[in-house]
Amino acid sequence: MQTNGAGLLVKLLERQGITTIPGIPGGASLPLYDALHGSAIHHVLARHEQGAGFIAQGMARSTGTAAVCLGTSGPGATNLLTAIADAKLDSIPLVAITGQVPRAMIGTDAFQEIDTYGLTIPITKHNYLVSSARELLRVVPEAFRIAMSDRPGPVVIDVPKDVQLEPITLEEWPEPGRATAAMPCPTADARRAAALLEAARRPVLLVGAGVLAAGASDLVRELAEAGSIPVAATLLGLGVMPAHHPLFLGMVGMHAARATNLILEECDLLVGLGIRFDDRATGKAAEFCPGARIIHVDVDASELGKIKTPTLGIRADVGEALRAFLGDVTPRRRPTWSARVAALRAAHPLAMPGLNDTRRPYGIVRAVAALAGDDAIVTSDVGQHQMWVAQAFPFTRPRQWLTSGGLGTMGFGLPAAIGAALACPDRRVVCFTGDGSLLMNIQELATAIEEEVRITVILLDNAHLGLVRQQQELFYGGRFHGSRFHAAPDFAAIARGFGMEACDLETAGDPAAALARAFASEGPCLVRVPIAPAENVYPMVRPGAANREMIDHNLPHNAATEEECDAADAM
Ligand SMILES: Cc1ncc(C[n+]2csc(CCOP(=O)(O)OP(=O)(O)O)c2C)c(N)n1
Ligand SMILES: [Mg+2]
Repeated sequence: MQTNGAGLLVKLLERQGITTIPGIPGGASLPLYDALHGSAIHHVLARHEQGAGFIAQGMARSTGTAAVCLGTSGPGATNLLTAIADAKLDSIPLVAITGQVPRAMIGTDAFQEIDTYGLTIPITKHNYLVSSARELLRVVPEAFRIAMSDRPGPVVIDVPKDVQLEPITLEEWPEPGRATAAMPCPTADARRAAALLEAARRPVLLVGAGVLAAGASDLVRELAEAGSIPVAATLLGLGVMPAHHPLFLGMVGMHAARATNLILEECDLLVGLGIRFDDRATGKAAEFCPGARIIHVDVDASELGKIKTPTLGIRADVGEALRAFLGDVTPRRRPTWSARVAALRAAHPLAMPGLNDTRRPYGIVRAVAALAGDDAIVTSDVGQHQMWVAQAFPFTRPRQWLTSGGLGTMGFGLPAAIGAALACPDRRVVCFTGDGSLLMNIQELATAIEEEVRITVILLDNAHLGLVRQQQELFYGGRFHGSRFHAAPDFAAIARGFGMEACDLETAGDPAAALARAFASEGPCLVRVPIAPAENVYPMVRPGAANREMIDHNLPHNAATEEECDAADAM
């Protein structure tokens, strides 16, 4: 076969099973677009490369397989950086392909030249600057293998324009890149884990994104049920256990129910599965699960002992480890611990004021959950609204909840929803966003219209950067600065301006009926929900404090110390 580098790249992507690629073209990627012209791959024209990156992430997060995004050199590549970094922190298999100036011009400050390779070293799992068309035969399958194997992550392939144009004759195709086999669990480790579980009187499982990556949700449930072990989740682990399961405790950490954090405080064995002991989950790490032995299972050896020294660190695929544990543990009841857990949950449940009011945070989340149904995929942006959804949405399935956890990127929600809808056209997709976050990638409303995706955007509009306002109220003596929006955009009118259906629950005579109408809409639809600026997310652990020191609705808050203000600054 006779082709050029660009034609070869597109063929290799087709052979990887790629059917949809979001991106924006430019001079340095035009040969690639020329090759796409003759391909069955559907190109989604994003309106900002960050949008393209998050559309691809929505595809990858909802399906578990690698997705691709495209950007040109220079600003195209720099606009992709946030989405790539976000994929790195949340271990998402993303393959970002960028155009680069011709090799002969690299290093000359050519038009739209930027060192994409150098810029992406710290935010990728691996990256390439391709130096010949033939090299693509190795690089592309390898990039997909790396992106999807073990702990998934982003890979960048930077392709100079002359490499895209270089003629090449092909005799045979390489095998597409696939994830390597799941890393097994050493038998001795499994036996020791089973013995620790056997000896534990108050065990808890803590599940994170690694369980989703391993496709091991059912095994978590099996182990929990076999050993009568309660299960808590990190923000990204929501959906591993169905919200209504009697053993499920909900999210742990900064905005957990008080009971959940107290149960972890009292446990004598913590089994961390695919988690990385993030500070938003652990609070002050030294005081997290103070009396517990720890079994930590992760496929990435660098996570073991990074934050907490485990009693037993196991480098293995979480699914393999759980299967091995299940072979070694004897099913048993733990009546004393179960009773204690039940008592703590009864004494310290999550307070959800306004549950029946669609214009209050928990009320709108639950009303949307009822309309969206169990099958829906839910994305969010970053802020108070994200935490209200994490606390109150009854997630029932893995990969149902797509949120930017590690990087906490405002602007994630809308493009991620578009990506999820493109990858899962039969599923309803809901995006919870905030008035600050939506504005960060609002241009993607045009992409949603163009692609006719059925997404419902629920905008919680509190006229503030709410989570910042909340920290200023609680920890900075109410000295609000830079957290209030004085201009009040008419978001429903803006959405309509993009060609979208929209409604505003502030002016709707019957908000519940208006919401139901929005969900009956066939195309993308935006619902603006007015939220009182004073609504805060509770409970809350001060940044840097131990999880047991939660601030509740009714408790007076002490003025913050300087040290606490510094810690909060890290937000
Ligand atoms: C890109 C980016 N910039 C800044 C922040 C810091 N930050 C975290 S939450 C937040 C406020 C978000 O406001 P909004 O989207 O309106 O959500 P709300 O908290 O009001 O629900 C900010 C500014 C961030 N997470 N991401
Ligand atoms: Mg807001």
